[in-house]
Amino acid sequence: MKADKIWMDGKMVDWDEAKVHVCTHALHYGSGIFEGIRAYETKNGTAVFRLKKHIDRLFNSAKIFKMEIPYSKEEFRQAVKDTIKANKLKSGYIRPLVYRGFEQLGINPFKCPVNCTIAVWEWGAYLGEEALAKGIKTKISSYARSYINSTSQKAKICGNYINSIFAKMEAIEAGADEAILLDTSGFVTEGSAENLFWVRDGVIYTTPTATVLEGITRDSIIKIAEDMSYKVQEKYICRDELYISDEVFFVGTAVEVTPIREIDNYQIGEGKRGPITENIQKKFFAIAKGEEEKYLSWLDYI
Ligand code: PPE
Repeated sequence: MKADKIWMDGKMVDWDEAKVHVCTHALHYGSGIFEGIRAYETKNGTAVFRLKKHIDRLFNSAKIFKMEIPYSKEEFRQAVKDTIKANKLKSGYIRPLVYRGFEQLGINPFKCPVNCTIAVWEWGAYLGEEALAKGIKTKISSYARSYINSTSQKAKICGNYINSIFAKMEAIEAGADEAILLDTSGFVTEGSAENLFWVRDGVIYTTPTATVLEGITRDSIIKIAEDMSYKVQEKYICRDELYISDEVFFVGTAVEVTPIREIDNYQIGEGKRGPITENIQKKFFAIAKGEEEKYLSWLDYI
């Protein structure tokens, strides 16, 4: 991955010069928060998908993690657009990061500055094009999703992702594409970096947001599915309910809408992308690419 410019604390810096000190607090302790946003090419130019909601979540993460972002939300949104322009990015991924910088080490973060960066780059299908069409193989992780009172699931904190990285490494080494994590009581939560949906007898289900990230794609998919007249319900379930579901799929900014064809060597449904998943996936991409009048308010044109 590479692009031309990175926005760093208000300045456009060359990609190769966007560096930090090795004593940066966040490098040692994971004391940062971030966002993942996508931009899509539309017939009216590049558009950012739900930019306002992502920047609102970034500021909520900062609030929870007690970091004061030295910019307004409007300035941050503008900086995202400026970075896309500076890189002439047509479509791809946007990664704002707010982190505790270098002043001193030691756990106490309060003396360290709050630094902000925005990187953008071209990023196609997260798990490959074939994953979107045919579905992926997943594994229930032996690592539990971090206990709800260990940190905060509402905040997209860098250090939270160590839990995801353990689950992801285990899944890959077991020959799967992605992990599904259970909480400390054994209830299904989400993937390493994506929310989970499943379908039984035509009803679409997802987990409540108490123990998972409040995904913006999750929110979009619920609205899209309800608009398509599907019934959507939130439900706590155990792993076995996934095994006998008709369809299971992941949603997230990076993963978009990715079908799951296998969990722990159990075939899900027909072992391929299910019909409801396909309908929702098609609608999602049409909306993101500006082809659906009704959802144009979700797009921020550059
Ligand atoms: N859960 C987790 C733990 C998560 O990290 C993400 C996004 C989601 C759910 C879906 O949220 P949303 O993007 O708002 O729909 N994960 C980001 C990071 C991926 C990465 O590899 O880095 C993403 O999808 O951009």
